[in-house]
Amino acid sequence: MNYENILVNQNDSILTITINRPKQLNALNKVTIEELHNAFLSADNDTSIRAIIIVGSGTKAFVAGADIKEFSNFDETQGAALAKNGQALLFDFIENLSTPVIAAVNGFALGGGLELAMAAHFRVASDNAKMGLPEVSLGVIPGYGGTQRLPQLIGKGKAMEMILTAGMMTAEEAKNCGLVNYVVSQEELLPLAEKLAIKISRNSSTAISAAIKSVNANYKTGVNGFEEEITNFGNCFGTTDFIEGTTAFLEKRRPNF
Ligand code: CO8
Repeated sequence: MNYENILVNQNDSILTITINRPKQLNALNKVTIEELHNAFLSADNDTSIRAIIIVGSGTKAFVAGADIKEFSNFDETQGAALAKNGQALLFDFIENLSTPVIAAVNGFALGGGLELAMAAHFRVASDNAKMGLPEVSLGVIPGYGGTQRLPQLIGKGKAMEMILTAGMMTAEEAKNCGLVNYVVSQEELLPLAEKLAIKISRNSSTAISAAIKSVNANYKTGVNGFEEEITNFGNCFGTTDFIEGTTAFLEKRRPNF
C-alpha cells in the first residue's frame, strides 16, 4: 500500500513503521493517524508479522505531538471528536493489538508523540530523546490517553508533576522512572529494538496475544484481570502452539511456532 506520511518496511517477521514528516517533526495530523491505523491493522492481520517497531524519521524527533496547526481553530465539539477518533483509531487500537509493538523513541516525544509511545507495549529510547506532555502550556490537556497511561507507567505523583509543569524528561530520567526500558545511542536504537523484536518473534504468537490481553485487563474498568488471565490461560491449551511448545520441550528441541 502507498502512504503519504509513513514508511513501512518488513524484514523477515519484523515490521518497522516510520512516521515520515521530518519537517514537522513527525507531528500527527489526521492523514498520518489514518495511515498508521491502516498499517497497524494490516500488520495485525498478516500472520507473517510477529512484532512491530514504530519510530520517527530523522534524528531529531520521534513525534513532536498532535499537529497543532490542524486543531488550533477547533471548538469544544470538534476537540472532543478529535480526541475520541484518535484514541479509537490509533492509541487504544495499538494498545489492544495482538501483535506486540515496540516504540523506538529516537528524539522528541511530546504530547501526542509520547502518548503514541505509551500506547505501544513497551519503549526503548535514544540518549537524545526528550519526553513530555506539554499540552497545558497550549491551554489543552493530553487527549490521546496521556492522563491515563502516564500514571499507569510512572505513578500518579510523577505523572501529575510532568503534566502540570509541562516539563520534559531526559531519556535517562525516563528510564529511571520506568517510562522506557533501555537507553542507547541513536545508532544503536533500531538494532536494539530489532533484537528485542526478534526475541519476541521466536515465541508463540497465540500465547503472546493472550499475554497482552491479560496484562491489559488489569487496566480496564469492570474487568477482573485474574479471571481474564484464567480464561486466556485455559484457551492456550486448545492451540497448536501449546502442543508444539510442550512437545518440543519434552523432546529437548526448539519449538517451531
Ligand atoms: N504540530 C505542528 N507542527 C509542529 C509541531 C506540532 N506538534 N511540533 C513542531 N512542529 C513544526 C514547527 O512548527 C516547525 O515548523 P516550521 O519550520 O514550518 O516553522 C518545525 O516543526 C520545526 O520545529 P521548531 O522550529 O519549533 O524546532 P525547535 O528545534 O526549535 O523546537 C520543539 C523543537 C521543542 C519540539 C518544538 O517544535 C515544540 O515545542 N513543538 C511543539 C511541542 C508540543 O507542544 N507538542 C504537543 C502538541 S499538543 C498535543 O500533542 C495534543 C495531544 C492530544 C490531542 C488530543 C486531540 C487534540
